Amino acid sequence: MTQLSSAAEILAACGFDKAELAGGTLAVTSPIDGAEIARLAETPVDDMPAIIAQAGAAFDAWRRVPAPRRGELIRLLGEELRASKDALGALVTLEAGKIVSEGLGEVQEMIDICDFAVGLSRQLYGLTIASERPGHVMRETWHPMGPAAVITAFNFPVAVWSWNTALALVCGDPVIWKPSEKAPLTALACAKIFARAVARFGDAPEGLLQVVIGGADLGAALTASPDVPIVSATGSTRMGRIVGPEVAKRFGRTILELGGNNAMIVAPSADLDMAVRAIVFSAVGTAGQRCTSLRRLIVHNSVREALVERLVAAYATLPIGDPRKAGTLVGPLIDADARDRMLAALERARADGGTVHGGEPAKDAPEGGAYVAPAVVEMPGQTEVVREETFAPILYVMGYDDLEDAFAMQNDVPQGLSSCIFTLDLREAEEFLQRSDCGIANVNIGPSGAEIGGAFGGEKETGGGRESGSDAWKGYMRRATNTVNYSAALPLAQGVKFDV
Ligand code: UN1
Repeated sequence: MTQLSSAAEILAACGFDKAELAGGTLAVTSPIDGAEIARLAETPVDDMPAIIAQAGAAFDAWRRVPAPRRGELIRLLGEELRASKDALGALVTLEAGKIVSEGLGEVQEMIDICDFAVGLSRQLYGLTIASERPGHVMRETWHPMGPAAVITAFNFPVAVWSWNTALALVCGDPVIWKPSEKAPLTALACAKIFARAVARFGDAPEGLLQVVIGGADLGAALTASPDVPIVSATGSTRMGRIVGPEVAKRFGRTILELGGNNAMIVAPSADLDMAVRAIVFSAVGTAGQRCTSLRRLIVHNSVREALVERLVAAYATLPIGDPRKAGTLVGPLIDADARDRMLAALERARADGGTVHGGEPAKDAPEGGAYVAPAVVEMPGQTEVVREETFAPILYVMGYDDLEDAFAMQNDVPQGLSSCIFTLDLREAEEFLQRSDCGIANVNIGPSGAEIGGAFGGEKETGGGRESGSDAWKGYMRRATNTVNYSAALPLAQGVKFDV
């Protein structure tokens, strides 16, 4: 990898010039050390009507471009992302605080979804359906919908945009992207990469991708507009509770990917060596700031003590600190508020009778960042604080004796994103897959780190949306049922007679 160390080097490698990084009102700081890295101009909310109109005009042209040709733009985007992988990955590290391999992994996830979407651009299949009437055929066809608003969070600042955008664009929908105010630079860097793909493509309409920088008022303009038929939003359940009803009021479509409170059940037969590795990656990776992070461990009482002991020992050796440094596994939380919320949750867990291992501010970490030691918390039961999603590396541990109780506990939270079981018992594994109420249910791997090929999302307070692989593309298109009569008669369905 090219060695990009200073913020200035990374920003230059991402194509920023000094002028666009200064003079604005939105201060961007790095969670690594709290240093300010840019002051960006914000999009005036008064510009939103023109931005939405521009997306509408782009839609008029783009919908007419054959889908495989639209796929060519995404193929070029994938090539540009490959060329920019080191620079963009380094910027993810700088702006979101991810360790180097996770920053690069996020860009790889973008490349993967581009490849997927290119193939998809030739596979936007509908059905043919047998008609009950002679001389008639029925089919289902899929059509572009119109501009899609994509609202993303700081924790996957670029991959989640690419899941949505690669699909939306091959489906014929232009994108208006409102990134998190905590990660606007990565969004602007993606816009530059996208512009290079557009330039190579040649004849794409203006405004296929527009990035708006700023706060909730921009999001409100997008959710309120009937000219934005799709709103795909990733973030907190609190945000989803605002976006969902707003869009529903105008009968728009939402794709919501909100909170998770993901559990692992560890059965007596589990391969504990593997379980420990899976637990540590999924609970501690990205400093516990994935939607899919492991937050609850439901362990059979016969192995609970031994497992907790191994986890506490593994946590004690975790390299915490500057995410740019080789060997670091735990970088900073996004900001001091996130750390305060973590410490407050640990206090509540203690008050509920929990025993906390770790969880203290980390020593020997860079000044100015919110570095904490990940925590393992033995809980007497699944109390209120456990049922909430705290976006930090806290792993609550509960015991079980009867697998039925473990299934009930795993489902007994408001969120329904991801879940898993470690067991070597086929009956337990298959039964778990039937019983988990989550959008993602795994066996002998952790709840996080999904590949792009599957549909990603979950139920209940997670919002019900699906993004990324499988047939998630259908969320970006509208379906029409077509009946064609090629006979010389006009029979009615259901045997109805209506002769005039
Ligand atoms: C998120 O946390 O918003 O499955 C997305 C995973 C990643 C995506 C997480 N592929 O953990």
